[in-house]
Amino acid sequence: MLAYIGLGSNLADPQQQVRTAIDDISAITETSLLAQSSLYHSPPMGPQDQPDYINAVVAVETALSPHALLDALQQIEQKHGRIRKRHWGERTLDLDILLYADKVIEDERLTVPHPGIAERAFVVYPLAEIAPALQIPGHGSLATIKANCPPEGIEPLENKQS
Ligand code: A4P
Ligand code: MG
Repeated sequence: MLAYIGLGSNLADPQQQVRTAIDDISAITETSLLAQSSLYHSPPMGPQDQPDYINAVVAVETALSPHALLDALQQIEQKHGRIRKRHWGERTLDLDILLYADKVIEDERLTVPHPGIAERAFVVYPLAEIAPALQIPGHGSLATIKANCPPEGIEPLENKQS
């Protein structure tokens, strides 16, 4: 199955968190990395008194079920010493299943497609970089979503002057 995973970090060297998380994802059993977006620098959504984020999206091919994939991602979050302080607040690593094939899932552990997928520039832009022709169940084409989604200050890292 083809799945897309969103990565976000704004604590403890976010670039390094995201890069090592991509390595960790490629090491998940029965799962291989197909594509990865650029790393994006993005201003925080939610509380503004928190550092900027680094965000990225990867595509994987996996034989794991959606819930088994979620287990594996949560293990990686734990390994990165994830501390979740508050809703929409700072975190060392957040891994979200954005899409899992064309499945629609809604249970107490999983909502797929991820509820923020169509509104968050830090998801839409990196996702469009690796899957421009994507159709999102319940939301239509990613190209249309992107056309209606202001970039909200996100920038690919390469273009960023440090
Ligand atoms: N869960 C349900 N569906 C999914 C899914 N598709 N993928 C459940 C992953 N997990 C899913 O997760 C809580 C529970 O969601 C999990 O146990 C899982 O069973 P969580 O990561 O602890 O909480 P959350 O709901 O993701 O956290 P929260 O605080 O609502 O934050 P968000 O919505 O993830 O946003 N600004 C920028 N620029 N970039 C960011 O990446 N991220 C956040 C966090 C805020 N602001 C940001 C960013
Ligand atoms: Mg999450």
